Amino acid sequence: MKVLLLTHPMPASPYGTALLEALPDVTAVEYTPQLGDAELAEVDAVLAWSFPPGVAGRLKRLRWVCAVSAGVDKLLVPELHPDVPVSRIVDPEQGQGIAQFVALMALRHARQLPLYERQARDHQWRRHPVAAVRSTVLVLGTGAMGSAVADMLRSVGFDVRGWSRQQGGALDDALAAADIVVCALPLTPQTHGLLDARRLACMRKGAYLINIARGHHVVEADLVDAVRSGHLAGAALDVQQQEPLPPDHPLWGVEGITITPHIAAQSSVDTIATQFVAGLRCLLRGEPPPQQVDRQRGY
Ligand code: OXD
Repeated sequence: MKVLLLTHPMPASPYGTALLEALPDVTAVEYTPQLGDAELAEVDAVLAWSFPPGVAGRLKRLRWVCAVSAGVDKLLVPELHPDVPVSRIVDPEQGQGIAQFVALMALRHARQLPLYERQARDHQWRRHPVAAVRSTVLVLGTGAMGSAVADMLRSVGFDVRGWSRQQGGALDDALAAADIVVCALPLTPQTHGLLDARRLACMRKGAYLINIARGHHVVEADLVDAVRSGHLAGAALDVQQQEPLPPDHPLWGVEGITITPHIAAQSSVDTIATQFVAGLRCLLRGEPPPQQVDRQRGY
C-alpha cells in the first residue's frame, strides 16, 4: 500500500516516522510538485490538510482521504472521485482547546480587558463599573466543536444559545438577540459568506464576533466596515480567508479586531497519526475506514 502525505503547512516527516513504526510494509511519500503521474497513480490513501490544484484528479487508485483536521472543506474538491471516502480527525481535546480559546476571547471582551490594556499603556489606574458576566452568546454550529464551546461558556456564566442550519430557526433573530456571536460551523457552500454585511447588521450594536471555524464564513471587508463604523465592538478571528494573512491585509490594525494565526487548538501529531494508522488498518482488512464525513453535506 502507498500513502501520500500532503500535510503542508504542517511538516509531513512526523507522520512518515509514525507510519513506518506502525505499518512497516506501507510506503509513505511526501508530496512535492515534482511527483509524476505514474507515482501519483499508485497512491492508495492520502493524509492531507488540502489538495494543491490538479492533484486529486491524478490519484487514480485512491481509496481513502484522511484529513489532518476536523474540517474537511479543503479536501472536497471537484476532481476528487465521488466514491472516495473522506474521514476527519475526531479529537475531544481539540474541542476542549477551542472552547478554552473562545472562553478567553469572550471573557476578554465581556470583562473589558482591551480598555484596561489601553489604560495600562498610558499608566492610568482608573476603575469602571464592573458588570457580572451574564452576556448572551449565540454559538453558530451545534456539532462537536459548538457543543464543547457552549458547555465551557455556560460554566463561566454566559447565557448561551445555539443555532444550526439543520435545526433551523431564524438566524437574523438569533443574531439580534446576542451580545457575542461565535462561529463554529462547518464550511459548506451553504455557510460560505454567511456572515455578510446584512447579517452583521442584524447583530446588536456593540456586539462582538468570534470566529474559530473558517475564514470564508465571514465577508472580511464587511466585517471591517461593521467594526470601523462602530456598529460592532470588534472581533476575534483565529481563522482568515487567506492563511498566512499577508502583512498588508486590511484586517490587520483595525482597532477592536484581534487576529491569531489559527492556533485556537490543533490535534497533536500523535492523535492524528494514531487515527490515520487505525484507518489504514481498516483499509488493509478490506473494511471501511472510520470517522467518514457525509461528502454531500460537507461535514
Ligand atoms: C480543524 C482546524 O479543522 O484545525 O481541525 O481548523
